[in-house]
Amino acid sequence: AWEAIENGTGNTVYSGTVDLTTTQSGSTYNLTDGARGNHKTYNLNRGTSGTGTLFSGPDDVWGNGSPSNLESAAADAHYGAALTWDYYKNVHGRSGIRGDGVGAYSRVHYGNNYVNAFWSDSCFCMTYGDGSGNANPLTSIDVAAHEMTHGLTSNTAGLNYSGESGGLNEATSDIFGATVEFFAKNSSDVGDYLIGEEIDINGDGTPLRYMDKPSKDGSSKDAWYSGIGSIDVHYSSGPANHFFYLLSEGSGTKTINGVTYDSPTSDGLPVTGIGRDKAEKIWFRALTTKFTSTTNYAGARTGTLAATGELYGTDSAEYKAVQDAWAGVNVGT
Ligand code: ASN
Ligand code: ZN
Ligand code: CA
Repeated sequence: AWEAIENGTGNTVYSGTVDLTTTQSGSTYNLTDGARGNHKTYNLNRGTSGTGTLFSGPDDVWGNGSPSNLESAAADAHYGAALTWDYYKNVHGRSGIRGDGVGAYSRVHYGNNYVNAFWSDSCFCMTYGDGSGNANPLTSIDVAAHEMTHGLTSNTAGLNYSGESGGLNEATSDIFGATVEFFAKNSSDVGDYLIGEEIDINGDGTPLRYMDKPSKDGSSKDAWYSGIGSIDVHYSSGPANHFFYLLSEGSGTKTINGVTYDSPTSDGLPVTGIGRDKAEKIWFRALTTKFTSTTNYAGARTGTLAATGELYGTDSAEYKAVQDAWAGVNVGT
């Protein structure tokens, strides 16, 4: 049958009504993003293996906003993947996770009451559970971008997923999870430095992680210490998430898009932020041209400073801010 790229409509769980790029094949529409490397979204229908079934149907409207309609979370996942693709293309000039223009794929409705999402290098795909009661799918933009960014990290720095490099790997996913959400700028997603604030993972409406002060989650660390490499990578990510917040927004109290942040420094000295647009360029350049599989916190400082020197010069305010932000999380002085 003939195929055409189409503009569909997604009624998502978390982002309201959004445009989706789809494919029409004969009289059937399916969730294949013909404008973004044919990224596809599949239905595992609560199973836990295989690729599942490509979402398809007689019309180009997907979901109704309720998680009980299996197309709704699919619309979120398809949208999140498209935004993440557009973010890396438009902001960083990278076409797809491998930089080769080839899309990955998403699988939604993994298992029953499964409260996680994950990237897999072996399938080059992302997988999403439906959350507790199958009522809180893990398909918000920041989570989708977090998982897809694990693919980017694997295909660039290759940061080992343990020790300090594991924390930097996790932080890279949180950092770009946040920046993609800011990039989205639709009425439902105005952007924040919180991860997973929409998926109610704690059952009380609190986010999974906080970048301004990571210890607010009860487990993540605000600052580096000798031995941080032996804790869970989702907690040793804290100092790098905190660094990124400080570098972007500066220390102290600030309200952005209605969320109030309070970011202290471990040395008690103030940090003047340089803005998210510069901070994300520094982290991306460091990730893709400086970091290696064994980069630790000291190496992340060196790598981000090298990237900043190349982008803005070593005498720049940006260079000083990177030094100050690392000092603010107890890495270097
Ligand atoms: N959602 C988790 C992550 O992306 C999954 C995991 O820990 N494997 O880090
Ligand atoms: Zn992760
Ligand atoms: Ca968020």
